[in-house]
Amino acid sequence: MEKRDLLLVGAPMDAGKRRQGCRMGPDAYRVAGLEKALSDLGYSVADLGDVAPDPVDMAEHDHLFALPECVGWTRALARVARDTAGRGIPIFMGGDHALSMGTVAGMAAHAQDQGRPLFVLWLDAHSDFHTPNSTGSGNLHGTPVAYFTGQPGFEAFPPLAAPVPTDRVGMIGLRSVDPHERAALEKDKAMLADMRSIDEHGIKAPLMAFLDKVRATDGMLHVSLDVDFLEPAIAPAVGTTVPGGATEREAHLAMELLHESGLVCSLDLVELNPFLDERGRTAKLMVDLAASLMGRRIFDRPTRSF
Ligand code: EXY
Ligand code: MN
Ligand code: MN
Ligand code: MN
Repeated sequence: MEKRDLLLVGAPMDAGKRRQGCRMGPDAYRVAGLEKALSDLGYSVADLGDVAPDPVDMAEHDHLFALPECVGWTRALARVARDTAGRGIPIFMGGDHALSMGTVAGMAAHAQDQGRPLFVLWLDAHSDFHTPNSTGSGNLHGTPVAYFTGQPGFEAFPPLAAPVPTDRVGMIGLRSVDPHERAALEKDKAMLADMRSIDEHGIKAPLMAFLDKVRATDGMLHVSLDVDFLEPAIAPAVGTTVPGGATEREAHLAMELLHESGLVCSLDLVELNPFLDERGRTAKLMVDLAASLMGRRIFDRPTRSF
């Protein structure tokens, strides 16, 4: 398979929730050696630096935290995603998960330009399927899937060039879904694999079923990897930990299978809060997972001492 260029895009977005620290994420990935881990695999890798939010003339909202800044990030990242996607595989170094409003919107527009459907794999403890009307916390990092699938209530945000239908979304790792999100998800056809089903059937079964769907329609696949997909004992640097997450090997196996599929067109690395990390272990684990997704084989993993 021909190796496409990899484009690292920093998205130091911290506006999607009240607890701060994700703005340091892109630099933590740089310090943890993401660029070298990928170039060692034989890719040409370019770090394009950090994106900034577009200026937005809009009043703050009573309930939604930092709404104008989130709108500004969505505009900027949708544009950058659409522009970079034609030049290689963008890897968005977050930043909190609200950044996926922009990255997925832009990738969906790019896929539409190519005449191909975009699918989204959401690796997360949460479904992030609240709307601005249903969110209890007012934290917009809990809403990106509802936005890019075209649910109502996002009038303040940029209109979508190409909404991603919910039956092109696969969620793996779920274990904290609010009642409003559950009710909305039950009405649609997203593929949902919670941790209970992964305990029972393994992570390979739902992932391969989803990849078969992507392949069957000549789709492109965007992967959105939230740190809290992982078991907090191995990935503590996240503000929304939920015990009982994916193990290190489950996560690597998912990445290895994604690489072998050849379907991945773009990647978000989100919710890393370096302020909460232990000697960079979460940042390093995320770098290792990105390397597995880009083809590092298990025998080639480095030995590390902490
Ligand atoms: N469902 C909760 C809320 O809406 O506040 C928690 C959302 C956490 C979202 C994290 C990033 O995945
Ligand atoms: Mn999330
Ligand atoms: Mn999450
Ligand atoms: Mn040994």
